Amino acid sequence: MTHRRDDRDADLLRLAVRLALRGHGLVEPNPMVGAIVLDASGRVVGLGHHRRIGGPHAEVEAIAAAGERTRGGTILVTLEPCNHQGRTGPCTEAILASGVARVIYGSSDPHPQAQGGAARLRKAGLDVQQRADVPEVRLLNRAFIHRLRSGRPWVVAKWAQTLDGKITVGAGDGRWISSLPSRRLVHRERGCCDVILTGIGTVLADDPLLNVRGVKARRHPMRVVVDPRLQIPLESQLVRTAREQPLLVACDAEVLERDEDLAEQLRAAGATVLGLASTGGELPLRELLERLAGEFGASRVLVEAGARMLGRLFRHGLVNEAWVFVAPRVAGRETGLAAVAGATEGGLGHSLTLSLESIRRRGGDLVLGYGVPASDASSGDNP
Ligand code: AOF
Ligand code: ZN
Repeated sequence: MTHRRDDRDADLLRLAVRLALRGHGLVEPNPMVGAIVLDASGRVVGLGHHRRIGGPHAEVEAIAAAGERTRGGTILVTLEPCNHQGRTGPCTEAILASGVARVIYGSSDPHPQAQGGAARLRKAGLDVQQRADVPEVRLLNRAFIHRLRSGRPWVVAKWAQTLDGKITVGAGDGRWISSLPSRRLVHRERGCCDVILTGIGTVLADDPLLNVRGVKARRHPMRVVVDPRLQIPLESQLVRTAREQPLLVACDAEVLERDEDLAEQLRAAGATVLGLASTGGELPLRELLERLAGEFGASRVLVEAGARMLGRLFRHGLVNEAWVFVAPRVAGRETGLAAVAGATEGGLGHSLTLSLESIRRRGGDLVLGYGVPASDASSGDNP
């Protein structure tokens, strides 16, 4: 990441990104947006961010905070100002009314109704510049842009592993690989997602609850189980809590027809059952994700699943980001499973290269954040 010391606009955009991130988990499926107003002499006079779905846009907040001092000033905003009447009025009009002379924005807005703000402001005689070269801005907006382009939610794959890459440790070592602070981080992230996705293998092996515990949830994610043969036990924790927190079981459409009684029992317990056409015993994950976005409004999915399901998601280019928790342990058994199985189509010599984006420490663990390059996590432009 290059960082020119004298590039004040870029520094201010980075500050606007930090403001925008306060909306994480509260604004989606809207974008997170931050804005800063400078007065005519370049002093910061107003900060704003988009706080919740349906609430004022970042520009409107920052302009309101600046009051009279906007005249002849500058507004910096992480996303192109909207040009539409949506849940709120167009930001372009608010910017024109404020009397600022200069507009700096980060990413273009691909939203079919909202886009076109930069052209509108230029036409009105303002000095409008795009800064597409600030990496933090690109990271901030990528989930929103991915969703609009692909019709699929942003998918974060999370797993915890030992130093030797295993996701199971020897018996008697307890159930958890990662530290308590790591698990709190996971719960905070769960509380910012719309869906927690897992596979039937994980449900049968661990009987997980997949809810948000010990932290304040910004949203309560729907638990989604990929269960082709409809094997989920009625007495599993997921089914038993289906009334408190949504549960969707995705299975093969023919199995659903055959096992209508079981499906009825699941529905009676509060779950939703979704039948999909499977091939070779495997459910179409791409279609599942599209339907989660289209029918259930999901914009962010956290995958907490086993090696095979992670492998399939990677192989089909459906993972956008990976969070890997590396615990300072070495697995006790030769039979421990590796975290991901079959991430590429090829055999030996084929691998997938992710890009390291962040390094954090939680307890004794390393928390590594990776992006999956767009050519690997296809944006949906190809079929
Ligand atoms: C901005 N500034 O702070 C945001 C923008 O549902 P609405 O009416 O709030 O509109 C949402 C759309 O507006 C969203 O899809 C995106 O294109 C834009 N969001 N634009 O100028 C903001 N949140
Ligand atoms: Zn707006």
